Amino acid sequence: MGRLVVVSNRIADPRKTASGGLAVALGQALESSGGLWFGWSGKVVEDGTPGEGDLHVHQAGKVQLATVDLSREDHDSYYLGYSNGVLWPVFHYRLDLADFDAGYIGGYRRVNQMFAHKLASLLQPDDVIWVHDYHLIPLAAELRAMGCKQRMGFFLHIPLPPPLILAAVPAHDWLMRCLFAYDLVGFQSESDVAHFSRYVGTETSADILGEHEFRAYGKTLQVQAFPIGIDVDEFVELGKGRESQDMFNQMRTEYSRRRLLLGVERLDYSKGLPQRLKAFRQLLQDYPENLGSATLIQIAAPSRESVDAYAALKQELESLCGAINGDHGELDWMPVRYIHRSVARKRLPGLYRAASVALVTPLRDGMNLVAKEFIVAQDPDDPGVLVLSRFAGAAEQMKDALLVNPYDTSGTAQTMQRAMQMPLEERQRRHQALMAGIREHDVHWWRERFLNALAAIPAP
Ligand code: GDG
Repeated sequence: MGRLVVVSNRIADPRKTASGGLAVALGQALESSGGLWFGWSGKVVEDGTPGEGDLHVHQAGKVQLATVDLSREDHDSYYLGYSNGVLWPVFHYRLDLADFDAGYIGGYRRVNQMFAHKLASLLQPDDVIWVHDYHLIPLAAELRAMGCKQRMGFFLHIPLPPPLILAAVPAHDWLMRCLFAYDLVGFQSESDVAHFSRYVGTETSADILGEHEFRAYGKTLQVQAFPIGIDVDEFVELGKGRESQDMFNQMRTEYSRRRLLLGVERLDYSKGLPQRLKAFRQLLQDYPENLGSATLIQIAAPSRESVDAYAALKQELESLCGAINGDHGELDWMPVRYIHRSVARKRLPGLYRAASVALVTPLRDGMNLVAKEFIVAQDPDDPGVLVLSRFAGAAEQMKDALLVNPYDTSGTAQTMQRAMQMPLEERQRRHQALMAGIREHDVHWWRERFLNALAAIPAP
């Protein structure tokens, strides 16, 4: 197979420890094969100053990194506007939070077109191109329009909603047609594939050739679920490091008389944080034996702060945490430790390991890597318990977690209580089963399955 070219909105130097599911998974994928990683530099050039669209190329070990700067106008319409103000909320079923400003789509198309032009100048004929995520849906269509014939695959890291939700996006037919410029489209879960198939069946005149094969617009497309995993060995090693051990010891000492529940994520409305806090409050009310003991540490790493919906969520969380601590806290015990900062990746395994219960309760999530990291970080002899939303893509694979409906406050509280009281033997059994699945379906398995499926498709 030819050289691997990965395209994603943001790129990261694979030699540095990055934060964020996409960066972590892709860095590891490229490192082992070598190749080119193309994306936005993260720099915004103010309108009217030179530099917009400049291409920067440099070598990072075996990987060539190529980035482009964006103008303020393009950044605001492509990144903040269309990607994170329209596609992110709609694909997470939040039509109420979508901002269908008609001006955004022009920027989205323009940036994808500009990326295609810059990328085309770096391509070799036998390259295999793997495009990632909702920012770049039209990229292949733009490359094809310029005559690029390479194999192209697309992976969507976020969920694909059912057809009637998708159809609320004014340009949904154009977006879905753009997917047919790829040879292979991968989703996180079987339910995403089912939504795609139903969309194609009801909204297009495509021929459904098989469970995974569709023909429309003169093009055949393969579609499959490729649930993303983590690099288990890397995470285990991280857990043996000094930073992680220090974190573990510090937490165990500080909370020796308490039971720790833990949530770790970007501050995002898809992650179900207010619902989780309300369920935790319910736990304290319904099971008062937890008063003075159960402590929820909630890490909510800052994310997309210039999108309005995120600022509103931050306020809601601060007020909920204040109310819970005010109503239930004691001089020597605060029920919620809310931290609106990121934790260093090297310390994360120690934090996970110190917790008795992880609360991973998104309202919708493509996959959710925190659920997998938590399991890998546990002591197999005395493992913590994972409470997982049935609406995370990970729930399709992680049936041995305690699955909850995050909208059901008292049901979730009840499950938190069950998690805290779970006998050792059951904890060990569940952990072992979850660990086996995570190890079998790790990030290397994910990458190889996707790239093998792409390689198996005859060149266009
Ligand atoms: C998208 C999809 C899909 C979190 N807080 C901190 C921190 N993290 C790291 C975690 C994990 C990653 O970020 C989060 O990954 P998730 O999968 O949980 O969620 P998204 O960021 O929304 O990722 C998601 C994923 O893409 C991959 O396809 O699973 O569904 O939404 O690795 O550890 N890392 C550090 N400090 C933090 O405070 N260092």
